[in-house]
Amino acid sequence: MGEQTTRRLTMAQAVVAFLKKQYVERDGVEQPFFAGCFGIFGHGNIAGIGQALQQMPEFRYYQARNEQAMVHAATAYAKTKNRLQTLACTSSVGPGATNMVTGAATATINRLPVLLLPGDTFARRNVAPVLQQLEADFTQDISVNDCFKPVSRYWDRIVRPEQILTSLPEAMRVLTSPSQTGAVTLALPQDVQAEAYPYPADFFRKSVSHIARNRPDCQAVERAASWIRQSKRPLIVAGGGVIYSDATEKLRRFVEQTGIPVSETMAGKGSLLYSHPLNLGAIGVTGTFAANRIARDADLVIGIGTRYSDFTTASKTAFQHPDVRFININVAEFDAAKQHALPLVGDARVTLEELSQILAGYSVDPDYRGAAERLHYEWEQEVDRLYSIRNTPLPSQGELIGAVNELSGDRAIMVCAAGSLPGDLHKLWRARSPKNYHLEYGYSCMGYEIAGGLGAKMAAPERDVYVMLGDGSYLMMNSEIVTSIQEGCKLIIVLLDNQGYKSIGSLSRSLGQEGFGTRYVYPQNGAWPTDSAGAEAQTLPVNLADNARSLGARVIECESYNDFTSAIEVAQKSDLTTVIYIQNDRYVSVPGYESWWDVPVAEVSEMPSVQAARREWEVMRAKEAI
Ligand SMILES: Cc1ncc(C[n+]2csc(CCOP(=O)(O)OP(=O)(O)O)c2C)c(N)n1
Ligand SMILES: [Mg+2]
Repeated sequence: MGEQTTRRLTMAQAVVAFLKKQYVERDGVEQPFFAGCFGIFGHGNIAGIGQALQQMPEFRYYQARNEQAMVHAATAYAKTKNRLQTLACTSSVGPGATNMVTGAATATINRLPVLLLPGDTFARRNVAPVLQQLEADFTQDISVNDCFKPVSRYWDRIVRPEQILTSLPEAMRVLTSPSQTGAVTLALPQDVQAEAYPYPADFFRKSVSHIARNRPDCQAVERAASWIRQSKRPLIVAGGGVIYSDATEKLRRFVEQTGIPVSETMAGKGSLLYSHPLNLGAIGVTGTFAANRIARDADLVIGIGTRYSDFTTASKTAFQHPDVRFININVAEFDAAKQHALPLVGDARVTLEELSQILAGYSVDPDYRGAAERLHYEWEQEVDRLYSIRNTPLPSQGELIGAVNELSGDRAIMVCAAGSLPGDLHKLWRARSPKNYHLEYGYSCMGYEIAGGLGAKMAAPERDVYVMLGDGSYLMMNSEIVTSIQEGCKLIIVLLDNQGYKSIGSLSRSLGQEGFGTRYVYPQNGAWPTDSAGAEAQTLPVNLADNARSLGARVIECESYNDFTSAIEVAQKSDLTTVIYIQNDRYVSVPGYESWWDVPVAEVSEMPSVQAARREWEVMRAKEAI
């Protein structure tokens, strides 16, 4: 080996210099993998990664208000970019680092890539305990960053500067792997970040990760095709993988060729245009009667890019045909094997292509196709009905969703994550393009919404981004309104105030618990007023509209449906992040449609309502598949 040229850089400088040169390529399109780095500085990263980012301004630094929020923003960015681009996130040691743990879990559970660079306490140890250091009396080889291990797909602590030579390539392998991706955490001790090392110059050359479209085993594809031919009532469950793989067009052709109807998961909504006659809409707990009825009697379920959460399977009660079989197309062997399926481990797009070829000439029975199409049209009428309710004095959530849907453009991105909105949106939102519906429902993390909206807007500045959230989520984390203004990333934030948790309130009532702990009210005589206290409970003197105004947003307060629609029009024309504030009814709900969610009810209770709920639960529990 000849003599290698080297570059003497600090470890932190080397990390940034390396990240800057990482590219990905899929289908002949090449792009940088990192759009920059979010960061909040403290003593644990200011002189390391902070100094490096200052020295290399071409790797763009973004300030954030909260470390959890910046990870959410990076995650939403990656989701919007179909996982082909993301951001790094740097934090200090201690609380800055652990604030990112929730973000890491959100990214990993949703299978979205983010690179986390928390600072860590000194590798050289002599001045320990440093500020914010966790001490243990049984080892010195521990820090709060060990909390990232279960929520990261790859985790490492860099205690010598040369370790990044092997760690960063591993980080890239995992981040860019469609089957492995999630949060990657490299804990960077504060002292090592600032330490210099003669790195081989080659390490900083442009590097392109080619994203493979792996094909499944040929025999498995043949077997799958024969199962499809034998099936009388097949159903597709389209998950997020359809969208990430950019397989939506292939799916449409496959569906038109075969006549197999499609249901969509939370992450998969948008896989097929809502108006397609074979689109039955949302499946599962938050599903439509169209999808849930077809699912109940399906003899073959073809899962594409889905992880089969309990919301999708209605807690394992969705598929009731005694001989139902599953075929799963998934990049991850782990997901492909779920439901005891015939696994087609491969990319959704190429696998659909192969199946289409083998199934040439095949189509489902016209009666079955006709029945599915009729259900589609009946469901569309139900959406029209819920869109046109004009509830008074406070509007219903369904009509507000309808207004946002009808007034926003086909290419807009609607972002949501938690509360009663996700379920209502899953049923009612009419997805008109694959990126139209951006739900973080793997972790359903309150606080994702505004931060996620920021990330989506950064990824797609040409699109309008609508963030829909409740007062609970807003109070949990509204900080990135400030970042959206700082970065000129205009958001339209629709804030639905129902003074507490409509979602968990209704869940609580269904369990016989009267909404305990879910209203934003003062305690009465030391006890928590439930829903039975009605209007007697005293509400809190909180003004969320003023709160949003104080952060620099334009705020439009609405009282009626008509105010709301004009506010959307005003917000669309504005360049500034706009919060549309409206109160809505805690009790008027979009119903459930022939589905169930397993939330175990107390086996012993002094409350007759809880005892009754328990009896109902036992009946449904018995219907669950293993
Ligand atoms: C961080 C976090 N904490 C708790 C929960 C459990 N949870 C789910 S929905 C919800 C209430 C959401 O309230 P709000 O945003 O006002 O929406 P609403 O239910 O009123 O529609 C809670 C507490 C969660 N999903 N995320
Ligand atoms: Mg609420």
